Amino acid sequence: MPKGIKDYTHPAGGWDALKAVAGAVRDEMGASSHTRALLKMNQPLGFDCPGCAWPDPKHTSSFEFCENGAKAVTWEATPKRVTAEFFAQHSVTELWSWSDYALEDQGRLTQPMRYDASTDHFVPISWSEAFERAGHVLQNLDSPTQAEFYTSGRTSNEAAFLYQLFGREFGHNNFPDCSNMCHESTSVGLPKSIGVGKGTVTLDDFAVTDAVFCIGHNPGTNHPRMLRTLAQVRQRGKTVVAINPMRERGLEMFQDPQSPTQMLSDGHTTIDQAYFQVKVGGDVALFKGMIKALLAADKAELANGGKGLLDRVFIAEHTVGYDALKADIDASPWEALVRRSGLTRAQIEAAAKIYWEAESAIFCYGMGVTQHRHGTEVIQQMTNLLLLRGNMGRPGAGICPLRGHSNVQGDRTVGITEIPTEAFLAQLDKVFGINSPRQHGHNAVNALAAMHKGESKAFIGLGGNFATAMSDPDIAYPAFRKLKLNVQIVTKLNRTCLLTATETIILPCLGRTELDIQRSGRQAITVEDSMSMVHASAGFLKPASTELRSEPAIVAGLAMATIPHTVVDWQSLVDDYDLIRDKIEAVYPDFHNFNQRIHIPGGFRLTVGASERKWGTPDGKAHFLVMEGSDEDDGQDDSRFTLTTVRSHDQYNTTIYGLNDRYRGISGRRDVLFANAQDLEELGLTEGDVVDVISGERKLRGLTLVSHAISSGSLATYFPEANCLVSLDAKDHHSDVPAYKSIPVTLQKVEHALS
Ligand SMILES: Nc1nc2c(c(=O)[nH]1)N[C@H]1C(S)=C(S)[C@@H](COP(=O)(O)OP(=O)(O)OC[C@H]3O[C@@H](n4cnc5c(=O)[nH]c(N)nc54)[C@H](O)[C@@H]3O)O[C@H]1N2
Ligand SMILES: Nc1nc2c(c(=O)[nH]1)N[C@H]1C(S)=C(S)[C@@H](COP(=O)(O)OP(=O)(O)OC[C@H]3O[C@@H](n4cnc5c(=O)[nH]c(N)nc54)[C@H](O)[C@@H]3O)O[C@H]1N2
Ligand SMILES: [Mo]
Repeated sequence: MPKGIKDYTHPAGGWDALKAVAGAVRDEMGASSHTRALLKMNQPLGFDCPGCAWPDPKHTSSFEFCENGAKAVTWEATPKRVTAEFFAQHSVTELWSWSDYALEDQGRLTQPMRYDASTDHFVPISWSEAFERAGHVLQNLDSPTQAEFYTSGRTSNEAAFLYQLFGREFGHNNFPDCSNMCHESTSVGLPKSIGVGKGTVTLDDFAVTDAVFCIGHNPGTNHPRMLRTLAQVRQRGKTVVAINPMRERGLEMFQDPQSPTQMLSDGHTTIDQAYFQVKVGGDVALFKGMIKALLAADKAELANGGKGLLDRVFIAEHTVGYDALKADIDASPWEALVRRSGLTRAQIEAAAKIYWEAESAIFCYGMGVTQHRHGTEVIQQMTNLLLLRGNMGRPGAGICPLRGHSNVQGDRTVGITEIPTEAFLAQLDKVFGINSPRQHGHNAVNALAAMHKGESKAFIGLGGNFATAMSDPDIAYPAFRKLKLNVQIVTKLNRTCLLTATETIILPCLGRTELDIQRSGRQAITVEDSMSMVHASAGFLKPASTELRSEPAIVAGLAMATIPHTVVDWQSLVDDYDLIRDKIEAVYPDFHNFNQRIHIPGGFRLTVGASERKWGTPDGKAHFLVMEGSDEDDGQDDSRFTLTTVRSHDQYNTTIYGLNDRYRGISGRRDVLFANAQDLEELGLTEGDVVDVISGERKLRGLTLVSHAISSGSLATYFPEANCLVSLDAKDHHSDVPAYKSIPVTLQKVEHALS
């Protein structure tokens, strides 16, 4: 076998996970007192895990952390530091040649820096000079709409709320957000179906459901705490089904590191009862096929004198659009559904049977669903299937988008959106006495396109690594270099910081784990998890540097420097975050008694109408929605492959913690391409061969083939490396989420290469 490629035979979790935690603590945190950080995560007085948005049962367990949560914390709480001396030693040209891993591995940023073009180095500046310089550029734009204010989803509700206020008082709605690359298909698709763009279930539903479908997500790596929930479903004798082109270990078996019985006896829980390896991009066809099978079985049962398989009372009382859906499904031939899904008709029918035999079902899904040209429509077809059996708004039933960043959902809730409603803007204006602009702004794709065309001239990143996370670096990198201003509010150095504009400023901020002291004392922030639970988070570690400022303080500093006659009392809001929460409550009545309710253990749940069968659609009904055809690839030549991009086990989006992907058997490298064994044989290729991956004019060079349990016609590799293959135009038709997971490609063997 080629170097660093080996089958992994153990269950997910288990001793290997504990070893990895110990390794992360040893490599990053060093000082043992810092390990306390791990024990304080997701507790009433601790901080929210920056890893993922999976909820924590009541925030009471001191051990509700996981391997990858531990990696996220140790990466932030590292003793390594990036100082002014570091920047004096390394020019920006030199740093640009470093890997993403090497850049972040230098440690935490410690003081504000600005780029000095005459020396090609970043040089230290004071906070006040940083704010003045940024404010000067912003004030002198032709129009505030030439600025793009990006948010990444680790940002707290408090910081995000101030940020959108800053943008709107300044005069634009340009709020590109990481969810535009992530779950925007959910935010666009679900409201049309069920009147709300959020998940409808809570952990209590998992405790009583009959069946969980895991569709296009990899919880072993990206939501490891979910594995315990899935194992509990199985231990109750209920069903878990996986729909995924790749066999993912976390969906197959799990050894709970917190179960002494399993750990000592080397036991595990088998997770999946059935695993359907759909073709990449074949989900629309699969769900349409499942609906077709359900309708046929329902008809047969009615003919036999049974009561049928559909929830006809629910459909009559709560929905519209059934006839149109049925007509579309009747007109969809099995042949096309089978071809596009990559599954046999018998497999699709088997998946449907598991579904209708369950009294209640939950559909969980992630990026394997959302990041496609038809992402929004897949979500709507999944919802159709749920609605047909009334699997919405009753115990054990509903839809569960697995959010990405730990507060990406909260940021949207408190106003980070380029398409604000009139009602929200009117209320914001009333509460603050400002005049918010009504013209809609840019999402991520449109922001980058505007920068590329030279229409947008300033970018502020509140967290994240926009240029690396987005598609099309050939557009993104030059677009940044043309800007008048690039401000990055971050904890660690990344590639987007190195894309120097006329004025380039790095503003280092406190992380979740750290003490945040303001004039009124120690502050807590709040976050909202995937299940709409809002709770407080308070760090307690000594900040990485005395010069760091909190995200709310930085946003307020930028706002005051940019809007000289601001009517907002920014300083008071920063002095005491309770006052920010009072304002959030004034703008959003759903946050009533906000400051009191954050003290409830586990937090409080925001209203999700669909959970109570209240549909926030214009006509107050849930909607069956039709998607014509099932052709994910818009008629693309079937002989080509579809490449999907995934996260390794040692990665947090663009943050690369290490070079291993344990559950997929990869160690010490990331330059691999997962392919189906039979496909390789047909092409005359073997594992270990080196290939270039080609998509139109674009090429990703030198990936080593790994024979993997992946559906035929599908390939997978890691992002961000593969983003050079994704054109900015390749995106979901409705939500503009880049189609990172359906890249049409061909392969070209590299002769005489070393693997
Ligand atoms: N440790 C860690 N945790 C994370 C993150 C991280 O990078 N590291 N990122 C966070 C963020 S921002 C997010 S959005 C989430 C992401 O969490 P996931 O959604 O789990 O992320 P991906 O790694 O993109 O995994 C996508 C899964 O979809 C499958 N897939 C690919 N294409 C298709 C398809 O066409 N159909 C179907 N059905 N499946 C497909 C892949 O095989 C893979 O198992 O995790 C969050 N949590
Ligand atoms: N091909 C492909 N591309 C993808 C994806 C994919 O599946 N395939 N997934 C997409 C998805 S789902 C997402 S969400 C995006 C992610 O896009 P982003 O959210 O923009 O990227 P991250 O890699 O999460 O950002 C990492 C940086 O955030 C900063 N940071 C870390 N913690 C904090 C903090 O507490 N505060 C602040 N201010 N900064 C902090 C650090 O400096 C770090 O370098 O990528 C997208 N890109
Ligand atoms: Mo995400």
